[in-house]
Amino acid sequence: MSILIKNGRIITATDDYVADIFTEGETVRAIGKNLKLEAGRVIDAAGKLVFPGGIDPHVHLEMPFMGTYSSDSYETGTRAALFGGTTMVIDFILQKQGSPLRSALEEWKKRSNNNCVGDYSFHMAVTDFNDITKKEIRDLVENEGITSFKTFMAYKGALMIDDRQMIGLMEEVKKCGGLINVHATNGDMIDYLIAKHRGEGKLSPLYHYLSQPEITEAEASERFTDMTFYTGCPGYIVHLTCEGALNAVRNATRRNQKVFVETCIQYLILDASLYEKDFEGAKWVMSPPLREKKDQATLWAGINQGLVQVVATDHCPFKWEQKLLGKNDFAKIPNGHPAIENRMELLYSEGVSKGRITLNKYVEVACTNPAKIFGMFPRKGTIAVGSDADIVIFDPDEQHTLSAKTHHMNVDYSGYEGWEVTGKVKTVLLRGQVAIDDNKCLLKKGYGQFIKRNKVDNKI
Ligand code: DUC
Ligand code: ZN
Ligand code: ZN
Repeated sequence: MSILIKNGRIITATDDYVADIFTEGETVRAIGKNLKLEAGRVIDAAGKLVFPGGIDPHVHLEMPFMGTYSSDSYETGTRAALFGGTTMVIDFILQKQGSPLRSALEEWKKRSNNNCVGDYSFHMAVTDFNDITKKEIRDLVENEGITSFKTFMAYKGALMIDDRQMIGLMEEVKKCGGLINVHATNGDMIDYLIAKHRGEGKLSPLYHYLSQPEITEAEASERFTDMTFYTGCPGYIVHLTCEGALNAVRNATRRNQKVFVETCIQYLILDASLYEKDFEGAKWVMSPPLREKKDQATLWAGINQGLVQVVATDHCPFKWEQKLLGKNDFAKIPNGHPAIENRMELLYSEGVSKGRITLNKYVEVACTNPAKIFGMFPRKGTIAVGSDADIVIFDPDEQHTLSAKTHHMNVDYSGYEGWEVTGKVKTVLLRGQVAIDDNKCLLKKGYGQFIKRNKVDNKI
């Protein structure tokens, strides 16, 4: 199978030019003006943007969590991602406390193998670091291509590890050439505040927000940053939401330290006023919670300052009947919201179209940096000869409206119902196959491949 994409405006993290792209098999073979090459299919991309497939490095598919499972399967989630221009996701394996990492890996493989439409990888969440777990790290990095290890400083009693375990894990991960991801919020403070609010009979979704104030994230982000400084382990803060937390990372740059920072699309464009809608606020109950308008401004600026390198989603959808598990108690509302399909279009519309970020920055934070940080560049994350032919053809002017009625995620509401968006994904290629065209998915489950990742490059 060969494809010739003609006359598109090609955007990478560094370039912006009009040319043709020739793909053969799974790979980009040639890029140039007026390519005279025979192809099985020719796509006219004149007037369109052509950029690398999006990479969302933070999603939770079919994940056992808070007494239920996130509602997108590997099939529905990766298919919805493709509709939205994301050709690869990185999902999280959760170690069960008291069990080895290997058994969690086998469980996750069972759910995902041969079930994905788009490409995927895993981070390994270490929820119980001990002498047995320690011996498993190198095997994951060298034999499984899993080079990033997630830690939770919150979710006390279920997922959280303490600082002693954190330091031990950092030393081992550094030795093996990996990276530590962290959910950086102060689990003890949050645990206390949840109990306090429940004890006072304050049970609505608003109290989810009030149980995780900015200081809980700022404090943990600083502590994590200090621990990575001490151990020298590469660190990556997932879903950073607020000014206080970003300032902890900014301060660390004064001692020439780099900690990678990911924010998520919702923290850039939604705010905590949504929790005032009584139980409807449960749609946006996620951890950390949405913040204030001033935090949105900080995060957009952080992207342009190079302090925030990645925009992901933390896609963790729950249907309305699942959210109702917490009807009478905010602490029982499954945490998470759906966005895997919306990230690329929302970031373009709110970021590029509204003049907050450049097109190159858009590609950098949504495609290229996730590939570089997580050991997949230049196979993924750019358009170059020899790279996988993961390509999005995008109409920058088409207006449309986001809705649960038209989305492809397996969830019966949208966190963005009625949002007017400028810019639409038209055609998507995944490893040289047309995945999305004319609002249809042309790939079957099982096409999506597990991508083994390389050791981590701390200098992007
Ligand atoms: N936060 C969420 O909102 N959902 C899944 C896990 C997390 O940390
Ligand atoms: Zn988290
Ligand atoms: Zn998450």
